Amino acid sequence: MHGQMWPSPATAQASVLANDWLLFGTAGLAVAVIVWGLILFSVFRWRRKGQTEGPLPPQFDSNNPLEIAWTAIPLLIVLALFVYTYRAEADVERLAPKPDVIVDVNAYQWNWTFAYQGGPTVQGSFADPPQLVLPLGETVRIVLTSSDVDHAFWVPDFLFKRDAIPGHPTSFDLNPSKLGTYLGRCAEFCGFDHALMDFSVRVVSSSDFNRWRSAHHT
Ligand SMILES: [Cu+2]
Repeated sequence: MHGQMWPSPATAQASVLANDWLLFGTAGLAVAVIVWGLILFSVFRWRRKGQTEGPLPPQFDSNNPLEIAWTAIPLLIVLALFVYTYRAEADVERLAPKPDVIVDVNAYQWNWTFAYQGGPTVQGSFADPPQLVLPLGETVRIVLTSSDVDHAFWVPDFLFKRDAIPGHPTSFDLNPSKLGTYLGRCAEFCGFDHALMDFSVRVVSSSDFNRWRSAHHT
């Protein structure tokens, strides 16, 4: 994220959410432009022009076609956004039948363990925050849990945050789509050193990943 307003998705799942965000932004902006436009039009079209008593505009107390329109149009917009978001969330939460890499992520007061199934295990410290190394374009399954209190796994560039709850492991898939190093942190206040519970994610090519994996295999 690095402070910019526009999301820069680094996984396939994040792109789905960024598109959803874009759709909401566009719909909101379109509605705003129409509403502001009509307000400004009315303000200028019917502003007082010198005379103290002008003719009254047409008076009426109901207009069925208009009322139906301003009920139906917002309803349709909200319904469309709901359906689109529902499908986007289903995409993000979908688990692949056969992930390429499985990492058991354990959050604890106050750090992270990244245990790759088949090795290696990455253990962090405050001085040396742990790094989650992921292969570009492959399906990575994260199995997330906590061994003490509630924490939350958050990588802003993945547009994704998931609670780590003791005794209730949850799984999600990541398909990294952009090489780079991304900041991650605990996003659930979990005690004294919560603010120091950072990690990083480094997305590398498949061959670099395999090299890293065999170099760190113990
Ligand atoms: Cu925490």
